[in-house]
Amino acid sequence: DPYADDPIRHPALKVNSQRPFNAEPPPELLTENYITPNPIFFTRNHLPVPNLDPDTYRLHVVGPPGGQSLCLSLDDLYQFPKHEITVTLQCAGNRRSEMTRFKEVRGLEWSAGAISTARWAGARLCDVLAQAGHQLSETEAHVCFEGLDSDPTGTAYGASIPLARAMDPEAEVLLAYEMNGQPLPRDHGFPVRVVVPGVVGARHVKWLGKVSVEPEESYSHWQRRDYKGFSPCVDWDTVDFDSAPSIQELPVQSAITQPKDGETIESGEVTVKGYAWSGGGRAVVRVDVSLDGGLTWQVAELDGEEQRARKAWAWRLWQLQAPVPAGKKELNIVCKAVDDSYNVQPDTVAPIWNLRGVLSNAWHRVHVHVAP
Ligand code: MTE
Ligand code: MO
Repeated sequence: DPYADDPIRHPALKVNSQRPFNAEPPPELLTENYITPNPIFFTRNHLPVPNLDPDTYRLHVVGPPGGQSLCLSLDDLYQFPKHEITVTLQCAGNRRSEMTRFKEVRGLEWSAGAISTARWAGARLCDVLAQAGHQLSETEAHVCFEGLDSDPTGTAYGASIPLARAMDPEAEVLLAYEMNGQPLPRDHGFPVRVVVPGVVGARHVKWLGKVSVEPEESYSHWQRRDYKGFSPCVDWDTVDFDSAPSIQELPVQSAITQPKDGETIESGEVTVKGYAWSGGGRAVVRVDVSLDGGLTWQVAELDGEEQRARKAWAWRLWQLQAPVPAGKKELNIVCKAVDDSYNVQPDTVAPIWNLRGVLSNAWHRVHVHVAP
């Protein structure tokens, strides 16, 4: 069993698949803290978790022609300036189960918990690439990452990002060796993973073994044959994966974590809580909440750290306290966020449904009963 050596996990996690391990925190724990505690940070593994020895670990960085390839130990990585940032990581499949309910899709049944936030620390990728002699002159190039996890045929997990993002110090792409002040937990990439702020989780390659600059995107299955969006009219017989760009920056997202769907709430006052985030460093400027399915709206209060302009890498938590409208036996609670490009979430799943169930960011809806 290639999974026999996987780590022990926190019992509160809702498991979507045991082998490979995929799990999300329950909603009430997800937004209890602005920073997600490591043991309940969502986990998305495609393969068995490698068990790497920090003393013999090496990161291979391929240099350009005429440059210098690097073979870095953990101690070597610690010599680069240490950079620490708060970043929210979201899987492209977050909230897929809502798409499935509309029409069947292929993929893990994530609820709204395939998203979490941590303080990440490590070396900046741009510093490491510069040391190997890379420059931004290779304008159309991509930085390819390979994990040290692999399938029985020896194929490793891989993904890539544009070189322009990797070389931009303002983009703050990290080779992270710390998560919330601790060495990375095994499930989250021990000893080193990539953190690409504002970009889909799939590019944050864990158990990083190799970095190279290539003229083309990674040839990995997960870069080319997965993690792409399509029209609702495309099905598995007609899909042409080469016709769509790989997902990089994610669209604006928000979800309700309290109350829970199907719950019975007290009459009087209701507290609605949730999270909101957008890709590409776009800040959340507003979260609107409706108690009547979207007919009337109220503006939620934003909590958590203030976001930096163009570098809003981490989510906002939000809440709304409101009187329960008199005489109501049930409420249809809805939330939607607005980012600083005034991007909004679509009201329903129908126009964004896609066969792989990615990019699921319709208004989030929770139906509750009101105690008599
Ligand atoms: N890196 C490797 N090596 N193997 C993987 O399976 N999964 C990716 C990414 N990096 C993956 C990986 C996907 S799809 C996501 S959403 C994130 O890791 C999840 O990171 P987490 O498990 O730390 O939450
Ligand atoms: Mo993912």
